[in-house]
Amino acid sequence: MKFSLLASSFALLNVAAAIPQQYEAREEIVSRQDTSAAKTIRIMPFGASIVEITCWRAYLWQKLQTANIKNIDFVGSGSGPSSCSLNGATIDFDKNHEGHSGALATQYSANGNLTRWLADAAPVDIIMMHLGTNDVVTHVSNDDTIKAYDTLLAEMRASNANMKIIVSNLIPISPNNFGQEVSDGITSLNTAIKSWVDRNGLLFVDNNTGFNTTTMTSEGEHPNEAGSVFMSDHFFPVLKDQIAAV
Ligand SMILES: *[C@@H]1O[C@H](CO)[C@@H](O)[C@H](O)[C@H]1NC(C)=O
Ligand SMILES: *[C@@H]1O[C@H](CO)[C@@H](O)[C@H](O)[C@H]1NC(C)=O
Ligand SMILES: CC(=O)N[C@H]1CO[C@H](CO)[C@@H](O)[C@@H]1O
Repeated sequence: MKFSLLASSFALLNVAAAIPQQYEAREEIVSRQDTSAAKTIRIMPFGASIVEITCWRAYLWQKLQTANIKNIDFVGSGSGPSSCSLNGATIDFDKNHEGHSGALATQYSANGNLTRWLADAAPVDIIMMHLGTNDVVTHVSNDDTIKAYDTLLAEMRASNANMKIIVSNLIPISPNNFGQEVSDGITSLNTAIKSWVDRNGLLFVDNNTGFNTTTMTSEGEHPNEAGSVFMSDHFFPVLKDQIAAV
């Protein structure tokens, strides 16, 4: 929690500083896409700090560009991180997202945030969600988190009945930094998330198996460069197929 809160204030400062520049960058990316015949697919990354302050979206954007998939627009009220690099090279990417550091799935479901964000970004064709780590850290029960998932799913369907919904299980959290109970709580919620995804016929990304918190996070929770590469590698094949399917 301590790390999340620190990271959160840091990220907010960054976002405020980056806004004017980013709007300009986004205009440029969008106008480039408009010259292609393909429909622009609007994709919302949704979650908390693991979505907001790390670089997997940047690497994912780059992988799509490299695969010549350029009819895409990442959408959301957030914009950041201000800079992402890979092997020392700065990456140009669409920084919009709906990740909010410290947020819980159960807060979003109680407050209607997603309904407002989806309306502001409409039409959203695809949503990519990684959400619930903070629910586990603050000891929300799996049942309550899954009820929140139900509410969020209903909000997605109400916004666009054909929305492609990609749900990631949660990357692990280090027991050394957060305690064994929280670490086990992530594993336990992941089992519930997988059943929920299957029950609702949604698209699943496994970002947990093979993710090593020692080598892939900066402080036991947030993906570093290696962890962000891992997440982008896992989102990529599923997202690529869904972009083609919209
Ligand atoms: C979600 O909505 C509530 C109620 O309007 C608001 O207080 C809260 O700041 C919002 N959360 C985020 C992360 O914007
Ligand atoms: C994670 O990486 C560390 C350092 O390379 C290694 O010692 C550890 O065994 C790995 N953990 C798992 C679960 O693979
Ligand atoms: C720790 C954990 O939750 N791992 C799960 C990751 O997702 C796969 C399904 O793709 C499960 O089999 C693992 O149990």
